[in-house]
Amino acid sequence: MLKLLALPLAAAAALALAGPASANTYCVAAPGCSGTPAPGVQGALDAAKKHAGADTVRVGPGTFTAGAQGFHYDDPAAVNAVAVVGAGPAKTTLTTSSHDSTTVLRLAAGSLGQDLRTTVPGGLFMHGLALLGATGRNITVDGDASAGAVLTGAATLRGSQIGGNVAINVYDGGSTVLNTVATGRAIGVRVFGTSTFTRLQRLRVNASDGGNQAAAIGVQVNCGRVALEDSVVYVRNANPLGIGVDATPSQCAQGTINGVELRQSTLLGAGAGSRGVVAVSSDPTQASAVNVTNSIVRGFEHSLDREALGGIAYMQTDASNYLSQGNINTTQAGGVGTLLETAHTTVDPKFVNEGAGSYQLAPGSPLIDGGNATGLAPGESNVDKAGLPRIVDGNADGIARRDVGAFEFKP
Ligand SMILES: [Ca+2]
Ligand SMILES: [Ca+2]
Repeated sequence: MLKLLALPLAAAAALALAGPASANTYCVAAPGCSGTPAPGVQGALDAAKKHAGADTVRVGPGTFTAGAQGFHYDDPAAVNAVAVVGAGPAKTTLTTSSHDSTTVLRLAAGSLGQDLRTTVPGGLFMHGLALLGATGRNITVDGDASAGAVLTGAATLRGSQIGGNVAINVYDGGSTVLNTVATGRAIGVRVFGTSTFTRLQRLRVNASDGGNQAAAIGVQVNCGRVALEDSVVYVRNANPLGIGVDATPSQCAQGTINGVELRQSTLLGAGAGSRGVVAVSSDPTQASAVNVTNSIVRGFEHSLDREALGGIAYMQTDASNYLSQGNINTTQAGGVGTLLETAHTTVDPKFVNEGAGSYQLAPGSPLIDGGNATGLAPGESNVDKAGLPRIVDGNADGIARRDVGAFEFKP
């Protein structure tokens, strides 16, 4: 204390200046925004980058069009992050005049985008949103993206509606996608990960026409480890055929395991050639391992497809509901692996209204409290697809136990 008091005035003043940097707000056509008016979105982002300290850019209602660079913020320093906040996805739209290799909004690590829409003009390699370790919240991506959202470096995307030829591409592993609707023409969510878990929780995933590919795929794990939980994957109207979850190694480094933990989810398909859960490996240096737990795989010609064609492919199911007769389970050409099924059921799940798209369990469903007896796994969501508690006593026997599928029955 005495030493501090004894500091010369100049040194004391320097200490005061070294305190936390201030936060600025930049206002872009945002009525009621109290801050520094900025002439445009990119101008505001550039000003926020120049100004030391975490800033906010408020973007008002309207459509804001970037050039070939897209709107971008590329300072990954946590102390100089930016939050880009619109007036809501129905009011604030970001887009670009480019039709080639442009991302409409790109944010560096630590930054945040929320409450806005990006709409993507058609073209080559066009993306709506890139989160490089950044966070996106309540964002709509529509238009004609080759990939609606691209997540790298432990990004987080939540509460959003993402569309594209591929709706969401995830690189690196470590990213999290929550409470989001991913609608891809070819692929809903595609993961090129590492050994770090990618967490996908409470998603609605749709894939439709395959984008001229051989199949439309709900969740495709090319490499890496993925936990897909409390989600609905819908490929029922896919053309020419739909695959729910595909863990076929591709474009992985040698020795990479691609593993999927599919928990408390509901996969819906239909039609000739359709496949629910797929693990195929034809390369002895690559392994595919899928665990299907407390899940419903319904309507596919082949509920499960495990093929070790010279490679390594394991599949296990536990307390899951699917028809067996179309299952593919084969080991050839020196391949390794097995299919292990535990507590498997084939009963009709009795959805509330399957034709109308209500996949909650109706009262009396045999899958109520039909899940396994284990508690939550580390990091697992404690709520179901609807955001309501997961492990609930649904049959009044005094024992709280999981249901099978994305929705937990509430008595
Ligand atoms: Ca700043
Ligand atoms: Ca239950």
